[in-house]
Amino acid sequence: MQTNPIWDTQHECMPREEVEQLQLERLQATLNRAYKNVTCYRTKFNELGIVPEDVTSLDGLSKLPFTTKEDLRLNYPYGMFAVPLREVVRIHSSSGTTGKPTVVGYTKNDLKIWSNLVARMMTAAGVTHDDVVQVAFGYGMFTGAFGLHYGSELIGAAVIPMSGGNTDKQIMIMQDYRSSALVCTPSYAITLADRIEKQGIDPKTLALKVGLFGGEPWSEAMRREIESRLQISATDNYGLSEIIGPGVAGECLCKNGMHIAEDAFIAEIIDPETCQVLPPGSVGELVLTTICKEAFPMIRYRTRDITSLDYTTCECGRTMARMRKTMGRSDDMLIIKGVNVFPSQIEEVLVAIEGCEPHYQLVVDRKGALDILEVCIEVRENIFFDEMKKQRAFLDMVGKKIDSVLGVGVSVRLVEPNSIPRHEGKAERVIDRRQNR
Ligand code: DLL
Repeated sequence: MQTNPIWDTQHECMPREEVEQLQLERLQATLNRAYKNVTCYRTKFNELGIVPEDVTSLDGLSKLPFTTKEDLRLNYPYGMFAVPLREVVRIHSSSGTTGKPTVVGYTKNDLKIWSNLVARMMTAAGVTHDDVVQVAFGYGMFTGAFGLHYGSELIGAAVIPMSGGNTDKQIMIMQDYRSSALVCTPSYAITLADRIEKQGIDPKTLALKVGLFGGEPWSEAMRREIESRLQISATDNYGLSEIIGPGVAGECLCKNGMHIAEDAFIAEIIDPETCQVLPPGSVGELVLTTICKEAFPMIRYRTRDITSLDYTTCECGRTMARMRKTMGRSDDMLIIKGVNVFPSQIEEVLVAIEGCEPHYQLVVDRKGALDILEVCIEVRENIFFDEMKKQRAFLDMVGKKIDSVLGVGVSVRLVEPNSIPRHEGKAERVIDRRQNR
């Protein structure tokens, strides 16, 4: 019996020249459709005196204007759709909490492609039709749950559409239904691990073997922690609703970068300041263009996510470029006393320190003209010592470690176990109070 049904070697292992040829053909078709059907694209192209036929090579993509979240807001709700609403069969939106959400649509064919991309990514992460997949992402407008749900079904796995939250019930279902694959945000995986421990359950008695985590940034240290506490193999997957949702990129079992589905998306890395395309291997902002989507084509969408791309063939045989774990976002990169700080850098330090929980929050404030960064960390029950002297030494050690990585002084505060709010979805890592000053 076939155990890996969605291992699309024809596309996933395609020689690079063929990938690029396929991308160019699909790009040209997308540009024509977008220019013809979406006023926003037509206006922007016309302003620059460009027509789709001008793009005769992949390099030509750099002549085209970017699309930003602001464009989507201005065209709320359906202005960026390239098909009439009667051809749209599903609507989702971004997880943004402020202002109007960005609305995205899918045709029947878009959903088919989406399920296929997610199934491919899940197969690469080790999921097979023998698995029982517990989806603990919130079902709703967020693309995470539905994306992984339909991907699992396509593989032939049994899906448990648990949705987010209700942690005790999640654990009961996990035990009783023998869930073998867990799908959620990495921060929720830690919450589950905490509760499993608290209930005195030995993770080895669970049937869990793999975890597919995404939707928010997480560090290598956090991966190690999840893997050892839940006794699973944890892989990272990346996506964004504007592009398709999950399924844009995902790790294979080599866990050495997330393979981008380059037969469906073109990835570029730009300097977020100058907007110039950077050479392969550079660190910068990821820009994505969809080349298969009908309802909601995105041309040069600025993701704001900072990463780099590796075009070498992976040990697994896949030729699809790999993106590194994101190092933060170009827009939530904190600038503290002039130094660029990514929350992920602090997380790496914290998770490596014995006694620190990966539950933390960064509070940025301003005293006079001076930025202050306070790192609030939860400590394990047994470390939350009452002895002032020991506590001061611990704080001092953590502060010094962070300082040596960031090159900027921070103040560290220990907070009681479980005092930082838990989220069923994405964790809220940064509170920036400077805007209100
Ligand atoms: O988070 C789609 C998704 C769901 C991906 C489930 C993977 C799994 P949005 O809500 O539109 O879509 O948020 C997209 O989340 O621009 C990144 O900043 C961040 N993000 C998503 N996945 C990762 C990841 C979904 N694996 C925004 N690592 C993106 C780091 C991630 N950041």
